[in-house]
Amino acid sequence: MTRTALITGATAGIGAAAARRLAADGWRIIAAGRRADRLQDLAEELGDAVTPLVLDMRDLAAIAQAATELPGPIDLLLNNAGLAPPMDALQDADLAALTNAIDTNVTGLVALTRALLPRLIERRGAVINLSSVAATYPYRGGAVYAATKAFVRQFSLDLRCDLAGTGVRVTSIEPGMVETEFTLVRTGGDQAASDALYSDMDPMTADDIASTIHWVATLPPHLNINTLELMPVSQSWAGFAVTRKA
Ligand code: NDP
Ligand code: 8X3
Repeated sequence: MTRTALITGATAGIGAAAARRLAADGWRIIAAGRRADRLQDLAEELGDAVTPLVLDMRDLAAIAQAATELPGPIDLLLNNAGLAPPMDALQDADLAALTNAIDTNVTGLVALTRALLPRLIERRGAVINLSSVAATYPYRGGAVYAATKAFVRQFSLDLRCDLAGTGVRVTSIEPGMVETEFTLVRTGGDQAASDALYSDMDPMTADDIASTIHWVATLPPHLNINTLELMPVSQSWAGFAVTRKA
């Protein structure tokens, strides 16, 4: 039986890698994102397996329309689209950048999940959500990004309660540093800053996370991974910050 995954954020990084990994295993992919040219490239690369879906996760009307108009069954919703605002302390941060992240990472994710649940229930399917280690471990300049990812983690756990008895599985995947376009976006296009962050530390790759997603998606149907946290070996914790009197 051919299975179908709707992947948000399939134009780059983890989403594109997951599309390739699942397509290689025979899945059909509905590949969503804002950049139509990249979706087209993916469709040309992977052939008939891919249906491109130009979708801005901040556009709730477009989400509702897509959920109604998409043909065929959906077995997996991979809620991967997301971004982090720049790492300014909240008191210095640009409010529009913060609400952009909240609208994309939280509101859009909830709206799309809600709209697709009836079809996922029909198939006894699965929802895999991309949270982050930032949901659990605080760092300076991460307040809003981390809070969106903590939302995603808790949303995933609570959704399992709503779906009790339906057979639908829900997983929160929580990676640490993965080298993608994530830091390029976070820094407003600063390639040097992105390169510096990931240099000489063997970050995880998008393919690492795609393999994990594939593993979770193909586990036996009686088994639910609730949360799954991964880090590169080179990333750990640096302890508490302490401010001292001048
Ligand atoms: P990338 O920047 O490489 O990819 C992000 C994807 O999200 C792109 O395909 C982008 O597509 C999509 N996206 C962003 N905003 C919107 C929007 N408004 N509407 C639709 N799609 C949108 O980053 P990653 O692959 O690293 O990130 C994927 C997920 O993994 C994110 O949720 C991120 O928070 C999470 N994550 C990443 C980690 C990392 O270290 N890289 C670690 C932990 C979690 P487009 O611009 O074409 O719309
Ligand atoms: C991003 C992971 O470690 O860069 O979600 O905060 S990290």
